[in-house]
Amino acid sequence: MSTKHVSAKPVSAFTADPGWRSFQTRPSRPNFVLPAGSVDAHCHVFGPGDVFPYAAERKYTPCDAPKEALIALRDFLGFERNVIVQATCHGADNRALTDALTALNDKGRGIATVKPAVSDRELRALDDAGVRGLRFNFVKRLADSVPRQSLMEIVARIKPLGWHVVIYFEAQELPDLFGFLAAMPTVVVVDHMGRPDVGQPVDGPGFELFVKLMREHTHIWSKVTCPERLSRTGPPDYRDVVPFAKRLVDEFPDRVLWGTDWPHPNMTTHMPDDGKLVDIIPRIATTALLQKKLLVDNPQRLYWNR
Ligand code: 0GY
Repeated sequence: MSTKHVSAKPVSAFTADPGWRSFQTRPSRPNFVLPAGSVDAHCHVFGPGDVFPYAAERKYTPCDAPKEALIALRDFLGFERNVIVQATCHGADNRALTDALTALNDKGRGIATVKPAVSDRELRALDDAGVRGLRFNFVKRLADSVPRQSLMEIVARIKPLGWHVVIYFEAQELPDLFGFLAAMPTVVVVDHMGRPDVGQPVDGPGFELFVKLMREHTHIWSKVTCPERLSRTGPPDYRDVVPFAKRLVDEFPDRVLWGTDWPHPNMTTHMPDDGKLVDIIPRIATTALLQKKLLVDNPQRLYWNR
């Protein structure tokens, strides 16, 4: 006879990494009232792992952050729509993403991750589900590298779909990536302003290079996101990050996007309050016109153009 204990409740297939910080379930209500039609253009869903298993090649195991919690946050903060970006913990298995897009209906669009061998049929199915681009991740702690030639080949295949590329890298990689990004034949959206060192001046050589990339190449866009990842001065106002985001909004008002980055993977210092993050928006987009471009018009043009 088996002596194995049989529990009535199924044991979860995944346990979050030790010390993993979960998202705040009770964010504060923002003071800033978002314009009608606002889009949270950078957020993720995680699992639930029992339904949508985390990828074998993942670099971290998060706690579940399912679509229901994302939708509740959207409604609480006052957003109307979301762009969900495939998280590295799901690798190239986009099922949690497409499931969330189905639930969001026309209020959701997605950015997927695929392997170079992906078929055209799979790409079309992702397009039908609401995917409008691919994510390339150059952050070494998150993803294994893929040869640039393979990335360029896949970009040539998504271009006819009208898709674009979302790219994540850290500031020290920019000199090496500059030519690659400049040569991309589609729109390229850079996550989190290319992760500048905000301890350096906003007009210092590091951030100047990023501004130069955007100035010289009009297909480059930036998300003015993630003060919580970049700041040294910290919450709730993240004052050292504001000049960097404000500079991009002022200089490139038609090529910037904003998002919460919920559920804030891999935050080690603190877990941000999403309501307080929304309250930073009027400090980086300082007029109603700039706010509408950042939150409504730009994501509308890039993600809801068909
Ligand atoms: C982000 C940032 C991070 C993680 C991911 O997909 C991911 O795992 O994007 C990070 O750890 O910096 O954009 O959410």
